[in-house]
Amino acid sequence: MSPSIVNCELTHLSREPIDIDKARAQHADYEQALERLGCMVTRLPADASMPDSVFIEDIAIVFDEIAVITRPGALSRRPEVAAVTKKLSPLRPIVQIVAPGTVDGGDVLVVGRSVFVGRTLRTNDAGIGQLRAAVASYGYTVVPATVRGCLHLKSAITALDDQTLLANRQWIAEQEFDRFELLDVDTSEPMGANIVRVGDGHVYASTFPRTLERLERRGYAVTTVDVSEIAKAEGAVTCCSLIFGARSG
Ligand code: CIR
Repeated sequence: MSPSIVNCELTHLSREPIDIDKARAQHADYEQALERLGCMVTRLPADASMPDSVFIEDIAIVFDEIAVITRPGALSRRPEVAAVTKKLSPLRPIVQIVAPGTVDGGDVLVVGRSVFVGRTLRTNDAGIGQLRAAVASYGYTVVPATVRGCLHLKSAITALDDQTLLANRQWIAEQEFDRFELLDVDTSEPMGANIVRVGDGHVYASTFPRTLERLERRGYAVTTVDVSEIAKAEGAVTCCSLIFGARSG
């Protein structure tokens, strides 16, 4: 994690002091949670010139067939692309989003062969079109999605399994997801719709106990992590990783 995370981009949050040691400890716990679910964690080096680089999800979308390297919507995040491209190049054929397209990976929710892409300040129609062209021949359908009131599509909705999505309906247009069952976050936990899916397991922030109770009542196996410092940088659990080779959103 970059020591300059304190200078991160913020869109919907006001700046609060971030305790970098605490944030790093929380990130280590997050990595351990992924390892307990069977992931082998590989980390890119931190770089002081890239405050938001811990949020690697925004820089690539990894499909089984290819990796799409994004052109992030925030100018300050564009330098993150080089190191991620280098890391992923041996692992997947690479397709790059180019100007005037912009895409943040946080706007891309993959469920089966459906790829929902939020239209936001970070992701534009040109970027969505390029993503569609990159994956269409592999049988993926790219569907633009409405997002209101939050940073990314995956701040508002993520996948629990191939049929069920965890959602804050205030921030999406629910009819766009009408072939899924939506499990609602508790209204007191609007930021609680972001969950990492690794196979049948899930990693979720411990700050949303009421929504957690709903998830557990429904039988989902959820590992919780405290990511409260990382959340001050407007990041949630999915943002901090790219998951390979397992069903994930
Ligand atoms: C940003 O504004 O780009 C970062 N401070 C937070 C990015 C969070 N990423 C995500 O939700 N996928």
